[in-house]
Parts: sequence; C-alpha cells; structure tokens
Amino acid sequence: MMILIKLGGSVITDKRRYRTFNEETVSRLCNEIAESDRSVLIVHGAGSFGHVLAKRYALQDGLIDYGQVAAAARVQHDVRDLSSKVVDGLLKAGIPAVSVPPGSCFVMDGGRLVAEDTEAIRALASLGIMPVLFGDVVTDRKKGFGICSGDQLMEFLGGLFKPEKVVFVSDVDGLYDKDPKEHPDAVLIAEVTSATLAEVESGIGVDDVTGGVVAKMESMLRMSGDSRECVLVNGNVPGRLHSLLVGEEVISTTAKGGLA
Ligand code: ATP
Ligand code: IP8
Repeated sequence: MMILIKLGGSVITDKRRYRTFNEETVSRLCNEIAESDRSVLIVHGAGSFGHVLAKRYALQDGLIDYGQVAAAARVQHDVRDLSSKVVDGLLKAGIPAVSVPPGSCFVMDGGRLVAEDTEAIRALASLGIMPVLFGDVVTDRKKGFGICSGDQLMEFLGGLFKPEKVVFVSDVDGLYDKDPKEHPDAVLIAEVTSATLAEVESGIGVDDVTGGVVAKMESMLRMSGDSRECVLVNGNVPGRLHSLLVGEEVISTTAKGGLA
C-alpha cells in the first residue's frame, strides 16, 4: 500500500524569487509524512530553482541557440541543490532517501520521457531507501534538451509502482474555478472531472514553464483513470497533509474518472 506524493514547487520554494527555499515548511511536511507512518514515494517540483531561469532562456523550447547551454547546466545544478535540501529534510525526519536526478539517468524524445532502465530506482525502493525524483532539465533526442516536470515523473512512477493513492501538495486549498490569488471570489472545486476542467481558468501570475495548474489537473485525471484516489492539497496549512495521509477528510480537490 503505497502513497505517491509530489511536493510542489509553490510550497517548497517561493516561486516569485530565484532560489528561495522554504526550509521550515519543508521540514514540517517531512515530519508530517514521517509521522503518518505510511509507505510513501516523494517527487518534488523545481519552483524558483528551475522555472525562473528556464523561462528566461526558453529551455522548454529545446536547443535553439548556444546561449541557452550555460543556463541549462545552471538549472540542472540549481534543481540538484534544491533536491539535496529536500532530502536533507527527509533524512532529519528519519526517512532514508536519496536524490535521483532525472537528467542524469533518463532521456526524452520530443518531450516524452524515456525511462528504459529503472533497475536502480526499484532496487533502492526495495532496500527501503526512497529514490527522490524531481523536475529537471533532461536531454532530448529531438530537441537537444527539454524540461521534464515533476508531474510527468509522477505519471511515470505511478505506472512503475502502482500506488493506491496519489497526492499533489501545493500552496492553495485545491483547484478553483479561477486563480484564488488573483480572484478573492474564486470557488473551490471539491471534485474535478474532464468535463468540469474545461471551465477552469488558470492564472499566469508566476513564471512556470510546465503548464501551471491545468496541466497538473490533466496529469491528475490521467492518473485517476483506474479509480485511484488522486488529490490536490494545501501544504501551507499545518497538519493537512498528515490528516490526508492517515485517511481523514480534508479540504482538497479530488480528480475523478480519467482524462477524456
Ligand atoms: P511546480 O510546478 O513548480 O512544482 P506546483 O506543483 O506547486 O509547482 P503550480 O504549477 O505552481 O504547482 O500550480 C499551483 C499554482 O497555480 C497556485 O500557486 C495558484 O496560484 C495557481 N493557480 C492558477 N490558477 C489556479 C486555479 N484555477 N486553481 C488553483 N490554483 C491556480
Ligand atoms: O516544477 C519543472 O518541474 P515542475 C522543472 O514539476 C524545471 O513543473 C527545471 C523547470
């Protein structure tokens, strides 16, 4: 019985300011995960360690000019740095974990993740050492390089480990009909389906090269296809992730019914 969790870049960093790590929040979330006593696998987003420079140098478009190469290397360095901070939080909470950089072990093909060799990841997990993957710059057979999001990695790990529950942790209570940070009258949607997603407006308040909350919901709907519980929850509210992990009802959005 495993739970797959993505710690979103909006909760582990301040997405508006380059390389700003939310250390206290990460440490609290790692403790909430450890105290839930559930078997979990964690992925994390890049937040301001990835999106700020990726957007400035259009890294999501692939190699267009050699001016991007130094930025691609810099972003890889920055997201590895972020990942070691997250893993530090997990180790301090008593969870054995190791950072596994997707850009060093996978490739992409026209934006699609190609992860042929999964032996090391599976072996680490079966030893009880959690492999922690994260949104990264990954080389691409067609585009030179591209951005592999934490959400793409969630779908890949969902296929590999078949978790019974999938949790996306962000800095909002769930999916709203429009961006709650720009519209105080936004209404929270407790349950989202392919049909209701069409009516959602996504704000573009901060730099984000991987499609924002609508792309996240599409990933969640795809993962919910085989009636798996797939939930978006606010990690900035102390105790909420813990409550969700131990099976209590919490304010959140659940994706249902697959992506049409
Ligand atoms: P990252 O991709 O860096 O890992 P994340 O997984 O935390 O980040 P985001 O892609 O930043 O998630 O999506 C969450 C953000 O989406 C929130 O901070 C919120 O302001 C914004 N947002 C825009 N439109 C909506 C909406 N309709 N409902 C909920 N959040 C929205
Ligand atoms: O934060 C994006 O991954 P995400 C990765 O999960 C980079 O969307 C490097 C911008």
